[in-house]
Amino acid sequence: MLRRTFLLGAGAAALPAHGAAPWRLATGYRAESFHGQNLLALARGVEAATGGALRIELHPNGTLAPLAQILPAVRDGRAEAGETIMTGLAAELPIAGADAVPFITRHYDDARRLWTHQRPLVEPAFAALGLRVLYAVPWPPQGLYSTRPIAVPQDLRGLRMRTYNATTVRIAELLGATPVDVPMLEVGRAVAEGRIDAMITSAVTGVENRVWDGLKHYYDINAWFPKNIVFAREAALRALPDTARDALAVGAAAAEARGWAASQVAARESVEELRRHGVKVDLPPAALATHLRRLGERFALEWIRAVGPQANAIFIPYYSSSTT
Ligand code: PCA
Repeated sequence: MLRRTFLLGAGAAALPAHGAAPWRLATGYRAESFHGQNLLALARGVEAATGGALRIELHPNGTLAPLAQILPAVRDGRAEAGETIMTGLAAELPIAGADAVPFITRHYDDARRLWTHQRPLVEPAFAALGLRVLYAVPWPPQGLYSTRPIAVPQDLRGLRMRTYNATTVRIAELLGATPVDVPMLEVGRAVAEGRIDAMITSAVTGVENRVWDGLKHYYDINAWFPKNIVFAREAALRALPDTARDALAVGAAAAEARGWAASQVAARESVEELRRHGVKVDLPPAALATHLRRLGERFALEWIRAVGPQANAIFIPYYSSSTT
């Protein structure tokens, strides 16, 4: 690390902005995950492209601010940039909650179209807070984990279901489960200690938290594709030399493309990894699937009511652009 800094320093000695304080990029997730690796690649790319004029330092695991505080931390200047999960912003920015409306995105192509129509609404909402959207990348589709088989919807009643924000709390309530808030970094421990009976999250999150000793069943319900969004403070961007700002924009576009591809690879590989560790991977039984869809519709109506006309601005073009 020292050596790399030294080499970059020597090569970039003539650049005026070299030596500026590095940007702090705060995330609530792990550096080792595919999202974190993508952020590190962005940081390395931008540092190289600017000859060190813009260095980005990753603060993972909620060390700079816990997940729910990342947006305020960047807005208030405690970090120059941040990564958070969009569904976690639904209370302040309802349009960001489109990410967790269940069963409207069937695959990555749908998720990509959703982002195409959501982005033009999310950007001004961020701009109103003095923030600029850099890119967004989805987690793999959300599946249902359980300690025991779920044959009928009633089997979910009263189960302690791990949730990760207000949106997932509402989904647990609609399922008749008892929500238990567990940040992603603590999922492994919560499972090992027997504090949860079920959860809805991606296969990759199950793998990274090694949940297989407790959660033996995974139903591929393909419920939604929540996205992490990476953003910067407008004032910090304006303080950059033009070349660094351009390099960041180019790096962000590349990170978005790379991240979507990495998510798809992680989706495939992690379901296999769950299987290898003895997790029974199934499609949901018919009665459960029908029930989940009905709850999905109810959630969608609640969401539309909360969002108002902007819901049309996203879903009319989203559904009209569907070719299937
Ligand atoms: N993993 C994160 C968010 C969505 C996902 O797949 C979590 O479980 O907290």
